[in-house]
Amino acid sequence: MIELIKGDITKTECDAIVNAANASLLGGGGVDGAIHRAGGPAILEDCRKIVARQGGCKTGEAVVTAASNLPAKFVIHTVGPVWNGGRNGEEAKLKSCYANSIRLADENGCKTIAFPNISTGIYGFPKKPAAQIVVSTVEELAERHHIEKVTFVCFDDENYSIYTKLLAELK
Ligand code: AR6
Repeated sequence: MIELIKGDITKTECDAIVNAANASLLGGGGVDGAIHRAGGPAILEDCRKIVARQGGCKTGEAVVTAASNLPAKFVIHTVGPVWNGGRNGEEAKLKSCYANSIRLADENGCKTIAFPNISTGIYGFPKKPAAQIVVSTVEELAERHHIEKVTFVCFDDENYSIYTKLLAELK
């Protein structure tokens, strides 16, 4: 099942919320800043342990931490591609973010997962093509990994209206 909401992902009740992080895993602005602020310092502590172990997170990959003060059980941190005109494998990398996050959610026993619109803020991925990539692949990924509900949490009006239209076309 796919659900669309407009709002703040830190308030979403589900097993895992996904963070649009950067390779350092040490926090930033946008949704990353909001998640660390609302979740508290334990999330950063977990991120530091991952950095010590594997030196950060590559574009398209994902790691998991506790969600601490958030209603979710886990935060899955994934690193979206920086938009560079589209000739740098951005599309495949964005797809990998969603695929690896779903796989990791499944490996941690999650049945519900919430995504922000990865890469479409500071990283500059055009919103419509990003949404088309996500909407066309996520249902199949979720089914393959026993995820019962995927929630898209759109923070800005433009993404919300793009997702509303694309999801209506799927039905
Ligand atoms: N809940 C849900 N979505 C949000 C929230 C929120 N609280 N706040 C912003 N968004 P961005 P990126 C939306 O810039 O483009 C960070 O500094 C926002 O409207 O957060 O992947 C990281 O550390 C947009 O649609 O992430 C990286 O350095 C979407 O989240 C870099 O930004 C993604 O915007 C990652 O850039």
